[in-house]
Amino acid sequence: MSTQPYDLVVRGGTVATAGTVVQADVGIAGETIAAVGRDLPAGLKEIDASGKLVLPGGIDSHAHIEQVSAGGVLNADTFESATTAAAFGGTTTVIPFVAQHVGLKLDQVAADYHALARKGAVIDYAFHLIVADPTETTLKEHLPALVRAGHASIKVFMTYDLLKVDDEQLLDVLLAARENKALVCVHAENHGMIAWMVKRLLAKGLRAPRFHAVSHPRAAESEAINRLITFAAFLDQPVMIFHVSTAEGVELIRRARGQGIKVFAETCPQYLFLTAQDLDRPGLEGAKWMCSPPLRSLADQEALWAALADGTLQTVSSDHAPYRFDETGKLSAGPDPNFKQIANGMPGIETRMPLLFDAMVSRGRLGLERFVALTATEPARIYGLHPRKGDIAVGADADIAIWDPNRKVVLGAELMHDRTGFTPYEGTTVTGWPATVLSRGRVVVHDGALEVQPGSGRFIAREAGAAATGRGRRAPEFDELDT
Ligand code: DUC
Ligand code: ZN
Ligand code: ZN
Repeated sequence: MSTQPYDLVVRGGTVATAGTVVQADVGIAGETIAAVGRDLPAGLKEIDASGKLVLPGGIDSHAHIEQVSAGGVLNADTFESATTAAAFGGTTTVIPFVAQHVGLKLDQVAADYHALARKGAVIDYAFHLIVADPTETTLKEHLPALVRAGHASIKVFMTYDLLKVDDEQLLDVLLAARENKALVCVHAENHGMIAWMVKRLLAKGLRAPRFHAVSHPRAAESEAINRLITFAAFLDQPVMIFHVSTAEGVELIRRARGQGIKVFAETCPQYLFLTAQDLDRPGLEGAKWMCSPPLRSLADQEALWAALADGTLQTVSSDHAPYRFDETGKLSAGPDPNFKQIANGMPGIETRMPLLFDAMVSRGRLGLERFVALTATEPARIYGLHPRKGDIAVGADADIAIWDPNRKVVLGAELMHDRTGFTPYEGTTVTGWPATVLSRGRVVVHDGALEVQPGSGRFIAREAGAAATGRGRRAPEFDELDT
């Protein structure tokens, strides 16, 4: 055992991981956790965590940062503002996107996003690769090199005119992921059903934000999830289904997992805490609650909670997609847009952990260990960040959120550190708030102040882990093709 004192000791708190809750001190040497135990010797610095919960920093595995939307609108956040907001909400690692649009070179797009993150990020980050243009060059040259360089997950859209891949392209991407060992994350909604509904709604003059929800039928989600699962099983390529919103979607995933197909899935706080009724407000106000898939019903919320309880859903990400309620964001098409002309997405990078803490820990729904699992450990495992991230264990990065479980906070735009200018949770009171947040042993946030410089976050190169490895059973036709 080293005789050097720890650089920092977080003393006297209740340490919780996905598997245990114990009274312990955490000793930190440099950037990593060196000891977890009782009565550790004094550190060069000490943080008194008595009465507090010492938890792994959150991992937000789906957040759009400094990204151009499907409709060509640049979102409101920079890496500096979004990662600052994340840190204030108890998150210490984010996975945003390298967002290719059709015609763009994926390697150049990656270089551009890396430059933005290097300049601004205050916490650590990885990247998913959005593939919108699966050309030979993208799939055979750029993608393999980028996966080798530590981008072990790809995202594709099954809808959106400018981003979607068709069935053949989706199969191409799944196969490329299989050959290069990467997980494929998917926005699964049926494009034709949405386009068909949009056309008819607008033809009838039904243009208010609430018709956004009507234009994305629930069956559009289940059809696409079913098709995606079929493709994934055909090629034996694991997939992650992003932002699941419906009970029917959950049921398809549950059944597929029961059959041993490697399907992972997430939901987001907005689908657990908000409903389609939130869109039904005077004028354009409902635009603030527009996201895709849209908000659904209380019954869907219950189905999602049940799926979080039984493991059908493994993670809860924010899907932070910040568009201001002005001409730079939601109203970029002018002052009187129809629902189709309004950017989809809402902020949530800072409220994700507090909303879930309040529901799961303070109100007791699923409990503390499950909170840690869903917000940190499971995303770390699935995306190849564990054991470095998402845990409090010797050798892990000292990414720690020290929560005051009794602090009551009223959520509101004034409190937030992102640049959206509103929160869909305005006026909601939560119990429990991260008082101090550490990233690789550095105090990032303490007592309401940011204590690090932009650009101090680091890129975390990831290899795909077990989650992205097939189970060795694929369709016989594909077997024959591949011999
Ligand atoms: N899908 C996302 O994943 N994020 C924002 C908008 C969307 O459609
Ligand atoms: Zn999506
Ligand atoms: Zn998203």
